[in-house]
Amino acid sequence: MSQFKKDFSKLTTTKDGQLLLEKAAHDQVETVWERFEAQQPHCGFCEMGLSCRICAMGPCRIDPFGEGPSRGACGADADIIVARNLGRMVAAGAAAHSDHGRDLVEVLAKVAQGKAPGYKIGSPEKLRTLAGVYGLEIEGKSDTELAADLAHAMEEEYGTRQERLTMVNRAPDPRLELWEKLGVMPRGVDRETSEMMHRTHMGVDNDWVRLCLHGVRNALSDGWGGSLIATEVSDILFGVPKPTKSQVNLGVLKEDQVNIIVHGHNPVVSETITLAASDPDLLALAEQKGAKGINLVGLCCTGNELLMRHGIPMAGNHLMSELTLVTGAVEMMIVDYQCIMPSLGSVATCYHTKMISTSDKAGFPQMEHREFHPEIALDLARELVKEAVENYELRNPDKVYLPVEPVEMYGGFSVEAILEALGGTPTPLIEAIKAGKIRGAVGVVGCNNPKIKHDLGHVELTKRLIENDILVLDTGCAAVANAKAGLKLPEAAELAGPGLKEICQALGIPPVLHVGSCVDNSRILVLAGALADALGVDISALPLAGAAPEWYSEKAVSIGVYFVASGVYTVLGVMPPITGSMNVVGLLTKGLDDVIGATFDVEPDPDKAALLIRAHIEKKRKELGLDA
Ligand code: XCC
Ligand code: SF4
Repeated sequence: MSQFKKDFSKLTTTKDGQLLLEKAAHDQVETVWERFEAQQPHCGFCEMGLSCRICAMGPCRIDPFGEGPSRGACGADADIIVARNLGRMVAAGAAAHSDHGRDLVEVLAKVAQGKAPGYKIGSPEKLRTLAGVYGLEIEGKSDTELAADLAHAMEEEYGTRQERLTMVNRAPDPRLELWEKLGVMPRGVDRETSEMMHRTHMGVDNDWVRLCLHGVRNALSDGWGGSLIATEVSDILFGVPKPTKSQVNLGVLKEDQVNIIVHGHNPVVSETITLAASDPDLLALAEQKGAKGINLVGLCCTGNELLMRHGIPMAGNHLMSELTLVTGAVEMMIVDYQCIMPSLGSVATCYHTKMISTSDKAGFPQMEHREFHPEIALDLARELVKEAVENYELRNPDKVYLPVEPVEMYGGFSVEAILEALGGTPTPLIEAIKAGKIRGAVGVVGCNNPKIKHDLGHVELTKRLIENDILVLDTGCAAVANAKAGLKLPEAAELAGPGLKEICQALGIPPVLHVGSCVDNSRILVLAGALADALGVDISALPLAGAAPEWYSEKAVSIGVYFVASGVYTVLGVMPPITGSMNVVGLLTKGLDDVIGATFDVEPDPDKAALLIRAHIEKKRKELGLDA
């Protein structure tokens, strides 16, 4: 038995994680931690970003010690290779978020054509707001006519015809001027990703600075483009999130109910499953099978989407996904795309769980593929829920293990909801920041990564920040980690410094606000833009920061880059594969400050990361003359 199997408290801070890892060992289920250990030691060239397999003259690698080759076969040096690899990570991340956005725009277009039963315009108000952003003729138009026009305008955002994305106009003017001046204004969502793939082909852009700048443009096409479209269209279709009570951790699975988990990112599938799970006929069938109900829960970001809008409980974050199946209590897991480990199907074979993949672009081993299209989504959702209910009989009670009680939490803090909590304008927040009761705000975002003890990075950093009167907005797996730690309850204000505590108690909000899924990092951008506009400054002047303490995915790279490119200093807990080029490292951690008004830092220790962030926030306060 390998070393790590003896002490699971070294792998995860969570009780449910530790107990289920024990059961996984007992059931002989292999987990991500075990496979991660088997990968050690990692390849040093790859870790430093110094290996290149872009063309068939390679693969090539550069010797960081200067004894072996300093150039690939084509002549590319360390700077070029590192910048190209990083650029391709941004491209993949931006593509993932933006393609998710496109899928929502397609549903919006189909709703307008009456071809998507089971979907509707959930927020006509938001539809009209967005139509305004796009300068569409609103007067006298029905919701469906407007939806058609908006979908068309958004489709244009993906293409080649525009000189700049329309959505980008929501950024403060000084930012727009800066992007224009630097030549990083995003033009088309797909265009920037496509151009990145072109530039990084052998023999195209071999200027590492220009490659990095295009990385900025590509990431901006995600943050202020594809991701923002994903968020806004989700709000239009499914409603704008409002503060909602919910529950989190594996305790949300119910021993006496049919448990269905939705996993992935796109609410297009999970929203219809939510409808089907409350179908009276299916509930009656569940009762007939001896279950007390149908319990739908989420995982990762599609879970965050449902939690934000409907208070659907959350089973866990990225590193918990295999362990949810090890409970033996899951009748069906329905996945769409992104962050779905290819191991899940094989884990499920140890239990009775049915595994269903639903996206034409995401297939998985040992899963049944049942493709969702807007035209048939509701019928298919009903069929799947019915099959899950029927599967309840096959559950083996001896294999069921649900050892923890769920933790209560609040989610649903869209920008609209935050402003509403503040009485309609950002002024009270600005006053609290000016008065120093709130020193600043930080977006704690991103994934889990077995390189960092599960949830430790998120939770410790967040605690250090709120203790020091820094408001935390979180998304994605970070948000789930903080929720499990009990930080998303109004009572958690007790853990905050005196100023933040006072504000939270006055407003009845937690000190850590759940802003949504990873595409909803765009909500943080929009809020930062609104604060900057209200103060008449650029985003880079604000006492704000971002952190991705446990990031793993290419999407997180794109997020980090668009945060920094928007003027938000960002601390990563995991080193990206760039240390092979001190030039690229220098640009990202120092040089960008002069160019874009923000930089990256890398600091795995959450206590030290908190110190870096606090120093940054205090510096920005001083520059704004707030504590004079
Ligand atoms: Fe995936 Fe979004 Fe990362 Fe979590 S935070 S591991 S990207 S589920 Ni998006
Ligand atoms: Fe090697 Fe250059 Fe080809 Fe990369 S692009 S694999 S460095 S020859």
